[in-house]
Amino acid sequence: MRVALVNPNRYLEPPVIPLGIEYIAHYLDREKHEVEVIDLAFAADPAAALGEALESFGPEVVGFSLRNVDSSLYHDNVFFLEEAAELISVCRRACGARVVAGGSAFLAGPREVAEFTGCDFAVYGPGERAFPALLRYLERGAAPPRLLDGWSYSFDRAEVPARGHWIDYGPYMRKRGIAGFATQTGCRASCAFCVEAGLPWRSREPRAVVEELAGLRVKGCSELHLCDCEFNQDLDTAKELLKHMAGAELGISWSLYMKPLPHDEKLFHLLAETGAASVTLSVDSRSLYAGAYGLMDLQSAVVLAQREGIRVAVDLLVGFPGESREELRDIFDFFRAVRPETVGVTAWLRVFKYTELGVDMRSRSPAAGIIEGDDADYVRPVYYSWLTVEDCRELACGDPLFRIEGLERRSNYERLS
Ligand code: B12
Ligand code: SF4
Repeated sequence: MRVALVNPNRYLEPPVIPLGIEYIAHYLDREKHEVEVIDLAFAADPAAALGEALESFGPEVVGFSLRNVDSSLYHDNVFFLEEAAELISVCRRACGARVVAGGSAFLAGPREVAEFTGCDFAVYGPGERAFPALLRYLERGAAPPRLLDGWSYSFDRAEVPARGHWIDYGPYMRKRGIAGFATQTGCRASCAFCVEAGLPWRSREPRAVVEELAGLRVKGCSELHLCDCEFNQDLDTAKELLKHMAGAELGISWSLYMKPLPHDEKLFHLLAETGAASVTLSVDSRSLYAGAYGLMDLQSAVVLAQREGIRVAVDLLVGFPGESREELRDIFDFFRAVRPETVGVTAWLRVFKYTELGVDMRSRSPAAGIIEGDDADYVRPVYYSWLTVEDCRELACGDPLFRIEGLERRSNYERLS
């Protein structure tokens, strides 16, 4: 079939090369579909660019990759799905193709996001196998279900997707964008606020990851970002991959997200050996007080990383219902003493419908704090907070270690490079 894949992500802080589209395009191509990618990231007039590209290609199916629902930042929030819905209607006007959408935006609620954007079909979860399966339904003239669960399809651990073939990296790299690579999908943890909590965890074969990285290196990409939600979901798996990467002497510098646990000395040693330049530790006060990890685990992660020359950013989420100011003061004081390179504080929680926090908020209003936004589906931004910017500044005691997320918009790899 003739399939157009559209990247409508025009948020450029920083620009993100659409890895999901690259992976999907590879799998469609493998099944002999005729694929064209329409990348609107830098288009001056996205609706006109989309209309023209669709008219000239004449696709039977158009796949929209919807990455972000909103910027997840309370201050100057940007909501993206309105523009996505408009572009989907442009597509309807330009051609009679069926519109399939997928991407991480669907983590906010598959039915809710499909209804908001008006796509014909949606794949939630990995699309490598699910999208070709949906196309087979359409080819047979059968009616596919409107929502397809990508997690229910098999996972190709050994596949090496072609990189740098479908997307022109040039404009991204000129604006500080860097290529990403994924080694796993899903998450084994259960953080109360997170749309990824409990998603089935699967890891790729180290050899396949290394081959993909070597290919990227040949194409001139030496600075990379990991696209796993957290690298250290399983310590043995992480170390095994790192040994393969170290053995391949890839000559890359990369940034990654990690949870505070599990970790050990060897993990950080191997990370340094493979060129890991910076690590973002994802920390939230609810997981901390629930015992998922302790302050000593955090200290050990920061110290071990820094000892290996790896710079550490902490993404710190605080301000859950029921927390006390004294508890938060302890956390801020702790980071002031331990001193990672930077701590980004978020005290305004983006509430999503199917997270533990979302379910909690719907069943009983929190005793203290403000809920902003009234979308019952939580697709349009809904934020909860009980702390003000001034409260956060007071907790930070004027220490420049702390930044309030949203007041400054830069990603950690940019801050630390
Ligand atoms: C790595 C990462 C980053 C890196 C990217 C580095 C890089 N150069 O690639 C950095 C740090 C730059 C970053 C920035 C941001 N990020 Co980010 N990021 C991620 C992360 C961990 C991985 C994204 C990724 O590439 N995954 C791997 C690819 C292969 O998966 P995928 O894109 O989802 O595609 C698969 C499926 O979704 C599906 N699919 C995708 N497209 C399509 C299309 C069709 C038609 C079909 C059928 C299927 C399909 O199939 C694909 C293959 O399986 C995700 C969390 C996650 N696990 O997804 C958060 C995530 C996407 N980020 C998020 C956010 C909020 C942001 C920021 C807005 C943060 C900020 N305020 O600055 C910015 C936005 C930047 C931008 N321009 O878009 C949120 C979005 C949630 C929301 N509220 O909407 C996520 C989900 C994290 C979270 N749990 O909240 N991010
Ligand atoms: S915050 Fe990180 S560890 Fe927690 S559920 Fe989300 S992705 Fe998993």
